[in-house]
Amino acid sequence: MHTQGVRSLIPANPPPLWPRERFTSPLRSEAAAARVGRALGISFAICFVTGLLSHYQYHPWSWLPIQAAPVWGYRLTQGLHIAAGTIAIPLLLVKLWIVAHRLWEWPPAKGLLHGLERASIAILVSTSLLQLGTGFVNILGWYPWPWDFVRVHFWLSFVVLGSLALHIAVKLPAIQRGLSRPVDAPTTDEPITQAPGSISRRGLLVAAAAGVGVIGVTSLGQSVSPLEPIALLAPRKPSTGPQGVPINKTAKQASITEDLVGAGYRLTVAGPSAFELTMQQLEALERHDRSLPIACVEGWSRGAQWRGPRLLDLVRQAGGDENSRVRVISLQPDGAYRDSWIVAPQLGEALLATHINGDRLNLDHGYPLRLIAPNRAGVLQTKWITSIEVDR
Ligand SMILES: Nc1nc2c(c(=O)[nH]1)N[C@H]1C(S)=C(S)[C@@H](COP(=O)(O)O)O[C@H]1N2
Ligand SMILES: [Mo]
Repeated sequence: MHTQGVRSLIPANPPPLWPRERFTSPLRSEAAAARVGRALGISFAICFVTGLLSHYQYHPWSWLPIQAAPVWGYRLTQGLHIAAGTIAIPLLLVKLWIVAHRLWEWPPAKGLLHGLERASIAILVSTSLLQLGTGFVNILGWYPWPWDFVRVHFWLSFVVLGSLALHIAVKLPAIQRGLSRPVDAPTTDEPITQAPGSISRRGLLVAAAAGVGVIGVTSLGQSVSPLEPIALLAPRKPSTGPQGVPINKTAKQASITEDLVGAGYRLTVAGPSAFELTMQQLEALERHDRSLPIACVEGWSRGAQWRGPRLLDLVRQAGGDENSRVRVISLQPDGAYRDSWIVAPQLGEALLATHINGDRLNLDHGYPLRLIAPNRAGVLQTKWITSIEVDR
């Protein structure tokens, strides 16, 4: 009685906009869906793992601090994160096109289990589109939504992963069938034959792979220097910027004026034996050289030569040691990245850079003093440092 009442609410025929007969292409096969799905699954897995690693840069556990080696660790993992996320966009669009006829199946649920399965697909599709779409516009520096990107991106990734795991589990037989079957083999359960002169299934996969390859190659240049000349899609060119390195936030955007770094500038070091340095005293400190990359969470990265006093030398002078918890604070009045924490082993390897690639730091790169440490997210390489707190 009751079920009948519900059934009568759902029209027996498909909605007129998407009749099943519109999806006649033989390209919409299990074999193609499984292959594109596999590539998509791999790129999602890379995004998830590298995303967790990136998140860990912001919130490390005290008993498992971020390592200082390899120095290019974050450069690699975050470069991979952005590259995998970028190529997942065309892959997802191709996948959705291949299975579109199933998405509009009518009635939407044939029973409880089927209904749950379809609900999980609805969640997977909508959260994947949201995750990839907002991630992509975020690296373009355009983010028109009021919610906090990092938190939403983080929590959404678990929803995507969970619904993906469910989807793979439910579809395992179809995936195995699809992968074991040659792409172009005719199938009985997909009885549509290829129209003369149209693209083959293999052709579709080759075209999709070529498209993904072109997108990959033209965006990877933002972290892989040899590819930079063809990095047409990269939001930033690694060597375009003052002193050969891009600028993430300019001094002006951070409200840093020449006045703030003029004669009145002081570096204060708070700790058991606190002290203060004028610009002149800073100049007299022993300087060290290191070759380290800046690797932005947005995917671009660039190696550079840095010179400046060792952070640990100042920490020791203030009564701390290599096991201190140290906070560096910027002249920047507000903003999420105006300060950062640094602990061992990165602390022992960090410089307070005064020079980049042989020149005095440009104001936009953090003059007079900026943090630079190995295997560290760009957002934590604090610029315009004015005070250091040593927490013993
Ligand atoms: N004080 C301060 N330091 C900062 C930032 C900031 O917004 N404020 N941005 C960070 C980010 S996101 C990156 S990627 C690096 C980039 O350094 P660069 O602009 O010198 O290339 O600086 C970091 N240091
Ligand atoms: Mo960044």
